[in-house]
Amino acid sequence: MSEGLYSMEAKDYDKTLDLKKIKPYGDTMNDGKVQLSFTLPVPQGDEAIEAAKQLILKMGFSNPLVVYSKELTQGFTFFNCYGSCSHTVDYTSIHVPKVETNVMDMYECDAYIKEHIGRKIVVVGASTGTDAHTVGIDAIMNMKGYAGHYGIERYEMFEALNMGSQIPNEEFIAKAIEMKADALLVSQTVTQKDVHIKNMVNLVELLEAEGLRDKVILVCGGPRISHELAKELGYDAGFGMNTYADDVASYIAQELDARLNGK
Ligand code: B12
Repeated sequence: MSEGLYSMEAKDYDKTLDLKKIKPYGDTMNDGKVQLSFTLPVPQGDEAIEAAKQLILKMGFSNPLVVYSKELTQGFTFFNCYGSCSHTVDYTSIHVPKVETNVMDMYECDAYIKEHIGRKIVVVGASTGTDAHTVGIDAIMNMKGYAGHYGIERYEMFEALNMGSQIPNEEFIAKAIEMKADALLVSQTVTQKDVHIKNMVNLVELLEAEGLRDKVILVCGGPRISHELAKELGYDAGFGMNTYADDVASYIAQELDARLNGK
């Protein structure tokens, strides 16, 4: 098949699609069909199905249909249902702030650093504060990588230290000073009671107190981190779910190049 066909979008062949008013697609454009699943704390039966339908109507869907129901345990019934959504969203007005860099693979990135920086880039990473989750920072840094993408430790032109989890901000900064880090990678997974916000802001304050904030590229990441939030909290960049080392390494290489070489 030609690349042209793959690059086609629904708007190219369906003239009833209005990007200013998009709704869910089931099997015809604008049918609004949504699949829902939930559990109600009532026994299975006709009354339970009727309760599920009434709830779907109250959620703002029309044509409620319960296609499957099963009592999971005594007094709790699970439902699979369909409904038609009447609401629309203006897709053309959506703007999601994100890190805008040319994403390179490991080999391209190493070549870029050799040519533009001329030395290894030093990176220190950790899951900081009380956060015990390591899988996210490991995915970005570990030699073996994640989902087929090698981690930063594998790059020839990075010197990378992954400090692990539950690293106090003070210890993190001390290591950054010791290693003369160019970039700091902060991972935050737990967001209960906004603990990530407090911890991330505390790191920025400590870096400012040390006169280091402008000397490092400060990057954060985690499943509930966005670039927008990162900027708000005083970070240079933020990365969310489905980030790979390629995204982060490419950003750091190009950002450091811009800072050192005034690009
Ligand atoms: C595994 C796990 C654990 C393990 C962690 C083991 C380990 N060594 O990491 C254990 C069992 C220890 C654990 C403990 C807890 N957990 Co837990 N855990 C999970 C779980 C199941 C998976 C997380 C994971 O590994 N994801 C896979 C990685 C690859 O994805 P990721 O972290 O999103 O990382 C990617 C991106 O976010 C990004 N990224 C991440 N970090 C960074 C950093 C940088 C610099 C960059 C650029 C990018 C980046 O890149 C990564 C790759 O794409 C999640 C639920 C879930 N399914 O997500 C709950 C979850 C995260 N845990 C949760 C909780 C509440 C806890 C506990 C508080 C439970 C408790 N009451 O004790 C404790 C935490 C204790 C503490 N002090 O932190 C909640 C968090 C809720 C919240 N919003 O705060 C979750 C969502 C479960 C839930 N639904 O309740 N947990």
